[in-house]
Amino acid sequence: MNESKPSSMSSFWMPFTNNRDFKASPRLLVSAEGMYYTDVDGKRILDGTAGLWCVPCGHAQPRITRAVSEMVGQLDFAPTFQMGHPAAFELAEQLMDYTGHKFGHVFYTNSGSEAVDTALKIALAYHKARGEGGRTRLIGRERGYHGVGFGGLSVGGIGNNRKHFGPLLPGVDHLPHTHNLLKNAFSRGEPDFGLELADELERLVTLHDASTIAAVIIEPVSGSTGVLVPPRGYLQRLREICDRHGILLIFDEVITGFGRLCTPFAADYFGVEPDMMTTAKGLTNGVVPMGAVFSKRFIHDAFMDAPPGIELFHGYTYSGHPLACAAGLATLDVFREDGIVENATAIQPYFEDALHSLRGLPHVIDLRSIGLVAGIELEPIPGKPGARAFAAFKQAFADGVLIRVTGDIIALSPPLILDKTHIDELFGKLATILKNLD
Ligand code: PXG
Ligand code: PLP
Repeated sequence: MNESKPSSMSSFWMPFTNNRDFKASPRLLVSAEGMYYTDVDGKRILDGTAGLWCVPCGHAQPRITRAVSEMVGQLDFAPTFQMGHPAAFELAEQLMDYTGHKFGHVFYTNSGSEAVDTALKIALAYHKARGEGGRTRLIGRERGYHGVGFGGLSVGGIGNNRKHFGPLLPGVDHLPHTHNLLKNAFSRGEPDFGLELADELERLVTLHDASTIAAVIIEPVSGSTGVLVPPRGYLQRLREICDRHGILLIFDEVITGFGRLCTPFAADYFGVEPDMMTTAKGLTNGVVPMGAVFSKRFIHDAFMDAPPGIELFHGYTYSGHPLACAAGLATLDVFREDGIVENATAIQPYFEDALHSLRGLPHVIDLRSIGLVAGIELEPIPGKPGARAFAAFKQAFADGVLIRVTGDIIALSPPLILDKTHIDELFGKLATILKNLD
């Protein structure tokens, strides 16, 4: 392992990063194990974010890293276009088991962004296969994040992510977001106010006509725009409206899948069954990139009724990559054998209480929580949006805890293997940081 600093940092154009600021004062991670990273100076950093929400089983999980090492020596790459390898099929079967067979089929991608674009394309092609090719409209939501492909950007609802990139996909509309601090601040779980915002979908159906609408895509809980938990009953109501009008409902579970809400998927938490789910991140514990679209049988079957030939003209070179499949299979084993969701469920009340104990600290205007996700919203510094939370992020890193910030919201999403000592360390350090923040 090379633990020395890189000779230069100029060539790597870093994603979603203030490159100039970072390169002036870098934060370099060189190893990781369990709940902790180690940085280039040898400092241990408690991982309060599971990397980028993607390491539910903790870092360097030995059974996962071993499975990947073994696979790389056995089958480094195998195509999945008109060919296959056993692990891709085995993982698909096990993933269907993991959903309790509510879904019948899985399409592999390499990321959440690709999973989203795949699901949107499947939705369009599904309607066309059934003779409803006029259903081309896609509905997303304000403050939704669906990755950075042109499809996901178009249904996404983050101004900064969209505004530099031209007109995006035509025929897209957006539901309003449900974030309302006046009515819902300091809630635990689903907030009480805002169910009627789901009826905005009925308004869009009236405006555009159901015969033009292919799908609604929604994050059950918005993650990257700051932990926005749906109002009680909201997702059920969206489901009802979609059913009434023959519109497919896609849950983007890239963050909420694989135990984040202390259930296998958010669909289980909310008791709402979408027609497709997009997943990534925790699917392989972040060890090898992989995404997947879970599809109900009826969607897949509509393609299989077509005349013989390729049924879906879509796929990625690395769809079902052997290393990703090995990581996915081992991750599912760890979920089962180590009771990852059970641990998350047991520790959740302690995590939630620790979060809400920050109430009353300077600048804190909201604390919200669901499963093992927490949002801490800070009062912005006038004229400098995001500056206060970013200062907290930098201070936290200096103090040995990794947090995520978006705007003036701190998001916490630790690995699901954490125990009380990690929670005490995380919130203890955060409390000190908040007390001393300008
Ligand atoms: N959908 C959702 C709901 C996501 O959260 C994506 C799609 C895209 O996945 P990929 O694998 O293409 O990045 C995501 C990704 C953050 C953060 O800071 C969140 C994500 C990625 C990076 C940072 O909250 N979510
Ligand atoms: N660009 C070119 C020229 C290609 O040949 C391919 C795949 O064959 C791609 C892009 C897409 O790459 P991927 O399948 O890894 O998404």
